[in-house]
Amino acid sequence: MSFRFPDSFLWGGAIAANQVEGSHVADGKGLSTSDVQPKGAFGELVKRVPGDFNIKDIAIDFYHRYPEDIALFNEMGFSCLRLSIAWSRIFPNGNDAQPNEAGLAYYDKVFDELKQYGITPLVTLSHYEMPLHLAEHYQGWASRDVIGFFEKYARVVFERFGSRVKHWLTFNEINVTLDEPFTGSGLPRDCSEQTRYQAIHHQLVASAKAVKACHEIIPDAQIGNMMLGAVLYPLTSHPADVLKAQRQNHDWLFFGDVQARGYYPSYMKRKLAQLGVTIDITAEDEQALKETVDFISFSYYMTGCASADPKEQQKAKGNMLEMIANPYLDKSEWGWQIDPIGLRYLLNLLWDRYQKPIFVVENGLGAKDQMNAQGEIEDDYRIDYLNSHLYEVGEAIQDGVEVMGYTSWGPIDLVSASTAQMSKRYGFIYVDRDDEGHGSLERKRKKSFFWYQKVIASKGEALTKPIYTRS
Ligand code: BGP
Repeated sequence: MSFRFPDSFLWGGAIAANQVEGSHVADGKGLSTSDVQPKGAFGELVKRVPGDFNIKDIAIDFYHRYPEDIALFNEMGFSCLRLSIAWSRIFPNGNDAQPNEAGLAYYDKVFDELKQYGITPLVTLSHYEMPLHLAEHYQGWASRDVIGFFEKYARVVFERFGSRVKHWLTFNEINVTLDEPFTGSGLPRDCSEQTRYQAIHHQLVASAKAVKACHEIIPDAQIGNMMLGAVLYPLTSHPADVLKAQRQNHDWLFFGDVQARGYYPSYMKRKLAQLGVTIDITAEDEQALKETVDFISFSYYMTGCASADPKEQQKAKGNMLEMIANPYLDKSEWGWQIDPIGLRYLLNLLWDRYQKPIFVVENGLGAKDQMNAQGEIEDDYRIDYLNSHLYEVGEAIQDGVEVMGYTSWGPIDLVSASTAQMSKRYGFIYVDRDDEGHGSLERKRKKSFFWYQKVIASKGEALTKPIYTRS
């Protein structure tokens, strides 16, 4: 690519506490909602009993191996690492009077390690987990009390880490409660629409309060939102399909609209009325929501289609996020449809909509890796995927979109969020562990490691133009 990404562009990778750290009850940590989902975010919930198996209890042992892993990220040239704080390390029950010092001390060490290499941390306050106690005793985010608990947690970590952490995100994929209420909000899965939208409202208020606290406590920090960028195209040019796609995109853009504009959009008021949902929104909530995010961020893996035709809708039932398949796109081994051009489209859409800087904080290909006879992993499929997506980020920057950075998902193999598999690998770095928990946990550089290193060193010039069937 003849284009060079701006010098200020942040290059790196993204991980989440519950998918890498392990040590799920070490140093006073409380159980989190993730700890009772051994089969992943969409799998059954279990009651923990001594001796049971949850791959996340050890995960990839980042809790102890972070110095080695951060050194490898540095070797690739990362200028940024997105990671999350496990809320239950800081407040084991969520509503404790005092924070857990050992939990804070652990993240002190991690941030110091990053600082040593000049790697900018981008920290998510809540990535698909909350203290289990809050889910069990407060019905998760359905309770208004949780807003206060979250704000207290946010203030504690801003105070403690503010001198070293200047980039923050509130909730990972805040729109996920629409698809998975327990993972997103600690709600029972069979909760009513009324409960679901009330919980979402509380989360949006909590997010705004965290933004305010961040602005007060760390005036030179930037704090963003984070959405699952689930773009839908109309399946056909039939106007009813076009309208359907717009409506379905509104379902998730709603979150960005509230977080970036500071109030509920009119289309959502109509939708809630149609659903028969009446949200308790106080005058104080309305005031709180006015504190908007500094930047927009999202995860991007796939796109899908929308159709007003009931037959097409039926066919999509059971698909990830119930998206209708796009006949023009290939898919990953897990059925996620691969769409690099869609990333450029989405970046432009969000830029047009909000005129705020945008950070691509997750993108990547989950694939099974095989070692060749020499013990090497030649993951050209991953290189192809990332090359084409990054190329489109470069195109979007040239379109004029202000893109702050790109953190690919899972720069080191980690536990899959949706399925809790180790075999669904995203990394540039291989981790020797299988789905049953066997393996030495040893790290190994894949071919993509050296590729990403070159891309970063060349500020994107090493990217090659993807070949599409149409351009
Ligand atoms: C996002 C989550 C991540 C991550 C990623 C890949 O939805 O924010 O935590 O895991 O998806 O998904 P999976 O791990 O299910 O392949």
